[in-house]
Amino acid sequence: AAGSAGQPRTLTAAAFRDAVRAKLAYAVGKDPSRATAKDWSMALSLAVRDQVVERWFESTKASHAGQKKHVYYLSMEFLIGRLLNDAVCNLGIESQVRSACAELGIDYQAQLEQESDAALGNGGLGRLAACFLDSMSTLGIPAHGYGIRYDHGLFRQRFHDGWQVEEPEDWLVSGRAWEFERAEMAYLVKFGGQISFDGHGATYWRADETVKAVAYDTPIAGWRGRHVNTLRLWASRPVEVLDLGRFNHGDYMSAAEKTIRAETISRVLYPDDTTAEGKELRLKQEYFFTSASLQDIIRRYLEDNDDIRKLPDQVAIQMNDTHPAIAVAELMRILADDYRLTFPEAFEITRQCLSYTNHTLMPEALERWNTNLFRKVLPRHMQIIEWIDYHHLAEVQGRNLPVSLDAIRIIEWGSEIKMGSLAFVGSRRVNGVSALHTELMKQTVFKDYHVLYPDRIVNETNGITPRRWLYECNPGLRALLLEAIGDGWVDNLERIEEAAKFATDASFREKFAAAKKANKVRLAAEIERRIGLRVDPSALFDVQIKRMHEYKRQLLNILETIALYQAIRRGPGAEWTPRVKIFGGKAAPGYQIAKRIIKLANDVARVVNNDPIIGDRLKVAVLPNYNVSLAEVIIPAADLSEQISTAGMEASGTGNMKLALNGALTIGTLDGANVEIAERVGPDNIYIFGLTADDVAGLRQRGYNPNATIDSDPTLKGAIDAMVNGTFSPDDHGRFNEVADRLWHTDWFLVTADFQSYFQTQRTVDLDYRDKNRWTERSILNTTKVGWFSSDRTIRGYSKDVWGVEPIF
Ligand code: 26R
Repeated sequence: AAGSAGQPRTLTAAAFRDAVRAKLAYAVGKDPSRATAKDWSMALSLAVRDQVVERWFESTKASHAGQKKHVYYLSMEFLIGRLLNDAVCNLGIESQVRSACAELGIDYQAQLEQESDAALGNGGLGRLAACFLDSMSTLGIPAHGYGIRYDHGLFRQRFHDGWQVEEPEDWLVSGRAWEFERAEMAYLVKFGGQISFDGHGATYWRADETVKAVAYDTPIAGWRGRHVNTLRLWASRPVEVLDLGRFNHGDYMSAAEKTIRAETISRVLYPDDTTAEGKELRLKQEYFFTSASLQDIIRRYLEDNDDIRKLPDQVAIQMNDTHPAIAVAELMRILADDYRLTFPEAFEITRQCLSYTNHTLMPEALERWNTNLFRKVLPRHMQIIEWIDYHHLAEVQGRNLPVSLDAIRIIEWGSEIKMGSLAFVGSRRVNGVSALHTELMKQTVFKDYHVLYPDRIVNETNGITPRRWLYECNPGLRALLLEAIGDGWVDNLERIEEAAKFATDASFREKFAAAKKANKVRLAAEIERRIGLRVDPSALFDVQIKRMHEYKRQLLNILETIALYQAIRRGPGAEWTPRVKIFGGKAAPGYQIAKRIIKLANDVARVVNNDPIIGDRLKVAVLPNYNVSLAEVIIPAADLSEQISTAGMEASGTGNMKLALNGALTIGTLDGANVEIAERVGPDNIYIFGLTADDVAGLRQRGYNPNATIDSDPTLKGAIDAMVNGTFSPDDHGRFNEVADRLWHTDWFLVTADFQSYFQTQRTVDLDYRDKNRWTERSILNTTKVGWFSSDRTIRGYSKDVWGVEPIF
């Protein structure tokens, strides 16, 4: 029966079973006797999708009628993963779906694994956007996500002889159940060419390339399907399908040229998470999706409104990092050139609509565009940015404030556009993603801007969706929590604290430990399946899963692994706490040193895992192709969560939250959101070690010399020596010389400075893990004390501090 939004409706298992049969026949075109696993999974997804669509229409109608301010989340990346189980769980139809599957003779779990991951993101930033979509729907905030429908998402990672090899990813190859192509929803996006003025105030942009942005919509259902928002991804298409003239002359290749040029824009996700490579194409991607999204936003606005000046009453646009920062100039261009507002008017409206989230302070990851390239690709926007820079500087000069004018220029030395500055100046709010990160924004990168606009920077500490990251990925723990405290925590995660009182309850503890063990058995099977390594599920599972980056310091973890290996070899008879070190993460294809560190991890793993003296005391599992789906298997099985970045460098982290919520204890530095996690779980339930952000800044300023540190610590020296003496690379002794040289000479990320503290803390972990009851108690306290890190809480924060919207739920 169709209910109205917010009302539960009934779906019987029998009705659902018939719906799946009908989809298999009439949408997939297969007879049950000939259907493959892929066919069944498609039929199943399509039947579930029907359940979402009804509610989607209702939500769309309601938000038009309600005339509420609408949120538009612009992000170059959405790291969604799979959608089937997410939709089923959010709609609350799991039991019907499971019984229908049983009746049809298909295995639900196996169906889930048929779906390919939508890997349209690199890491933290993209996954955060995906969690936010879930939360905005759950809270009933009318919102759209806007991004790019890449043909190929993040590359697939293989190991060849321990080296990372990248292979193209092909998520669309066997069809997508979740998206709707909107061929009629298309906008033109222009590049290059000339600007002319007619002398009566009108501006003309004669572009030399135009492409079409075509919308693909995916409905995103929130908890219990109360509200459904839209993720709209743009694909680039040629304006004309084919150059028929050339084709008829037999010139087939050049007849297809424009099509290829146009479609190249949405072809691949940039796998780079440090520096902007493939520069021109990247710039075109950024402008392509930003322009299409803004055109769409204004069209939607004008469906129900007529005064363009009141746009900020109805529209809040969030820029996820600076990738869509061209929105500042594009919105001004539309308002000034198409709607004939003056630049000052257009600028006012623009900075009331837009806000910007910063996700990193690392200088090499702050986007800058060369002005020559920029002028060539976006000539009109270059003029507008020059106007903003000049106008803004003039405004500041009049105020006589203690800031250096050079520091606040958007265009530096006349040759580079600083996109962070453009985004800042064009925004109503600018936010950091953890308390520490926001503080550092104020003190470093945006110091002068903060003096000018002391109310603009706000903090919105990241969060994660408890639906995907507990309810869906950890059925054992879910069931235990449902039994103990009901289901209030699923959309009000702070209520999970109601279970904290059971931390000392023997029977609850036992069930909690059993759920963890079952997850470890499942992961152990997955490790064996993927890399042929057998691990003991009762060992301590020590997990570091994240992009490979020097500042994240996988190298620190590997050095500790080597040191531990050497210690076990020296005294195999001592009481060792069996440990499995689990690594997962991709390196940007051009990031040579990160790829070498992957090779090091694999070389160390090979030696350790095959050393008969070591046995089960230590195993190292380096898992290829870490992605959202693999995270869903690893995270529920973790005992220890490695969050060991150089303090001050990890903006927030979100894996830290996922792992703690699933009962892992954190070993970490006081960096990013670790600081806030520590405050909530308390010092007894977390392992904090190493330098603080202040220490790091001080040490770097004084000039750190790693020599003395290494020479005075035989454990550290022994580990580094083993790295260069061929212990792990008998076929190539020099393989890790460069890695070691960096440690000896500069060690910018202070691996050696933190080593001793880290190593000692790990030995405390060893001792503590032996007391199983106590460990489980602290594990329960982690799960139950981190409810604040729900992305629902984060989105409430943005709603209030940044967007000025009211959640319905
Ligand atoms: C190529 C270039 C412009 C670029 C640089 C950096 C592209 C993408 C990135 C990725 C960065 C911005 C990122 O993912 N940052 C992460 O954001 C997470 C969500 O806020 C944080 O939790 C995490 O600490 C941060 O590294």
